[in-house]
Amino acid sequence: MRGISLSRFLIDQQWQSEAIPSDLRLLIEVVARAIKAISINVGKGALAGVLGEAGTGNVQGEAQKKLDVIANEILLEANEWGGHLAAMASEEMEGPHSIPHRYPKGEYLLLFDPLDGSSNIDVNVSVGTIFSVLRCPEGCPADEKAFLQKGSSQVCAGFAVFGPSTVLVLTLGQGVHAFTLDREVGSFVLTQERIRIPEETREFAINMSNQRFWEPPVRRYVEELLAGKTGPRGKDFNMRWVGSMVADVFRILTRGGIFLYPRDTKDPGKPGRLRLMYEANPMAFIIEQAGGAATTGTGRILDVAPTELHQRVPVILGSRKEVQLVSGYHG
Ligand code: AFP
Repeated sequence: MRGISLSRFLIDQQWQSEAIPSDLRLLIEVVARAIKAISINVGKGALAGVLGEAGTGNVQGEAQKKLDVIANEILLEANEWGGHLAAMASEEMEGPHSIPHRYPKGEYLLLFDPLDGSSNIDVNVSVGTIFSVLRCPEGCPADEKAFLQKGSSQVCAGFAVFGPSTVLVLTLGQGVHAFTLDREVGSFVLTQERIRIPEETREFAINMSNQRFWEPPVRRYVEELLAGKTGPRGKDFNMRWVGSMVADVFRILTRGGIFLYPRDTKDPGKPGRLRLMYEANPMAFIIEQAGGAATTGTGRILDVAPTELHQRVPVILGSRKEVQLVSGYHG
């Protein structure tokens, strides 16, 4: 289906299924507007002097890129005044960002990774924005505790990939849809409706340089893939690793595959690299809504009870049968 703008799509959904309350619809529109602004900044690259390090670090001790900081500010400013949010949380900020007193407050909580894959910015490879929307528990202050809800409580999740084109992927719990930014008109247009991930695949994504740190189930799984036609899987597999989860997940939504950032022994203090609240949960929600599966290896990502805003988890997601196989190896 072509020519349907994001705004019209959301209004249609609101009338058809009442799945979207009007304040959630407006919230998504504001997030999409912020994503457009981020896309414009990313697209300017060296011309606008936005590449390179910001000279600061985030709460997790990672060096921030200038565009990490710019994208974070764009999302905060765009979403502060709409009246839909109780608070926001971001990879780039230690604690929740309260809505300033001068603005009305709403019932939703917004979490985001403003620029996923930011180490790819300077080499002109796809990056993106990931977001998740939760409901603020009634009668509770919008503090860190309010955010610590299981991924299965998400009311909406999405991500944008700033690649050759800018694509916004969205779920409200009734399937997954993708919208491509029409740069001339300035609006997102529906380009893929009810995306379904093929159950089987011949493609996997993992950072092979971590191989010596993996646990036995992942070692076994990848060894079997690498053995190809003559191994137990009886077919050859291809490998892709962009280093921007948004691009790897978009590929899996488009043509299937499996993505693994498993638990490893590289840093015993970290049970994985990816962050639960604003990377793993929104991606797991999207992948499940597209018919795929998402696990930590030992359990469904969406069932992980969070204990910290910036908690990390192992992530294995994609084509259902492959994910089930790796989970099976974990026992
Ligand atoms: P950055 O946003 O810090 O570049 O991290 C990106 C990311 O969280 C995710 O998008 C990638 O899949 C993963 O890290 C790549 O990690 P490696 O550099 O260890 O392969």
